[in-house]
Amino acid sequence: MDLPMRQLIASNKLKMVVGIGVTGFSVARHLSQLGQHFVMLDTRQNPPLLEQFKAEFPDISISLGELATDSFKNADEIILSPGLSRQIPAIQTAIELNIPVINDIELFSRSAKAPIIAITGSNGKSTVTTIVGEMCTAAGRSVGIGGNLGTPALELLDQNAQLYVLELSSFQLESVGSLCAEVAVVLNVSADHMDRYKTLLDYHQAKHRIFNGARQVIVNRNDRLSAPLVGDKVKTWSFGLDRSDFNGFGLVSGDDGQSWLTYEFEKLMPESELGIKGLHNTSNALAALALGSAVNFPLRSMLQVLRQFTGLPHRCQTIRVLNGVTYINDSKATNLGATLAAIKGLGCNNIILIAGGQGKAQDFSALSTALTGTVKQLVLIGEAASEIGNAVSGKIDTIYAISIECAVRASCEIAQLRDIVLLSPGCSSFDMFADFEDRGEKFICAVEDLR
Ligand code: UMA
Ligand code: ADP
Repeated sequence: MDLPMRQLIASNKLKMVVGIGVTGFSVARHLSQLGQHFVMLDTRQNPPLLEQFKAEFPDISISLGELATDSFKNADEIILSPGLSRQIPAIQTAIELNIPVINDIELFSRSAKAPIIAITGSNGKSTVTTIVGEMCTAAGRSVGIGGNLGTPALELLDQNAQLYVLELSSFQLESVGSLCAEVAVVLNVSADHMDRYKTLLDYHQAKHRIFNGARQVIVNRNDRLSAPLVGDKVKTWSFGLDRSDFNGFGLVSGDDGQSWLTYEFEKLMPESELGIKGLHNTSNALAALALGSAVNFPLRSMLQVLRQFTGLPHRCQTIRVLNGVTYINDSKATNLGATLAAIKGLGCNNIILIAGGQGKAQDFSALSTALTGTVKQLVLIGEAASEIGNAVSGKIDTIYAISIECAVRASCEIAQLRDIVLLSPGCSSFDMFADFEDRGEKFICAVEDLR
């Protein structure tokens, strides 16, 4: 068969895929399906999925170990996994040589035919993504839901999908050129991943790439850092825990003494009917309503989803009430913003907080003020334990535990009637656990073992 010259050249282009993780797999499958030529690299000598990769792609050449600065000199395009920063020297050299450095999300947006609902933020992404996914199903549309949560984006591609709902991390957004989402939101911005970004501004800029080419945007009225700079042609919706205005979702106190979710000037539903609890989750519910409205989901079915959805595991999940003490698993709180939201959401002054793990270069200096009046006892675990302990020294009663099991038993001994034992670590889990789910499961087991 004769191929036009342009196509012949395109087929000879060398794509270099970096990272043999979940994302690397999805990229390899996608490129194979398109019949494109690629090679794989990984900075580790023995990445965990290596044997699995070789079994699925026996003909693909693989290069392992530290990247030399000229590793990419023959590449026409680099597809970088989210776990690796663009700041690593080999990638910086490639960028200087004008070699495009993209990622799976950019490939996804090039292939996706259905509109994309794109969700990022420091906290609440998985909750909002899941709610919007359920709203989509309730509205009778076939939907692909994933990204940073669950299934990698490229594996969602489906000719029959009418919509995609993507949770996107700042790591994934770093290498996205133009996502062209139908609607995009940065739910909130608070310091996270400060071991990867030099400043909060760098992190913020990565998140805001979600708005590139978006047709509609959603702004959190209570968080100025969520607002993008977009032109007049881009329709803007808003949400917040205050009175709503045009195109806005909000919260008001009714004459009946109840708090109501609102759209513009209309009351929609009492806040007490929400299946998810805590003010931060009310904010998440309002964000989901704004996203759903932007793609014309019927209001009635969206409200029904909000009544039924009771939250994801490991996010402020009540595990047990034992001897009048409530045990709550919030293992997914992997940064301080999430922990403080969980504490505020509980709205009480008798919390025994189990925290700590990998600190990700967060600044813990303001923690003692934030915990005063709410946390009666701090139980610290993990690598950042002494750093956190020093930050609250003399202000909050603190003990240290060598394992989650010890932390739970110590909390149980200290706890009195009506106290709350909250695991909300404010740190990542990789120093002691496989991931946040493993940490949460081990907490649950320890709580269930209490007598
Ligand atoms: N790695 C290397 N060398 C390499 C490639 C990776 O050392 O050459 C390391 C990374 O530093 C990281 C690990 O391997 O420690 C995994 O990195 P990866 O990019 O291969 O990750 P994947 O397995 O593809 O998973 C990624 C997301 N992980 C990260 O961004 C670190 C997953 O989010 C996501 O579910 C998946 O893609 C599918 O989209 C996880 C996560 O922790 C849940 N995300 C962070 C968060 O939520 O805070 C951003
Ligand atoms: P993400 O996917 O962004 O990590 P999740 O929905 O999984 O978000 O929630 C993670 C943690 O963040 C929860 O355990 C909760 O403590 C906290 N959280 C959830 N929503 C918010 C919000 N809107 N603002 C602040 N913290 C939140």
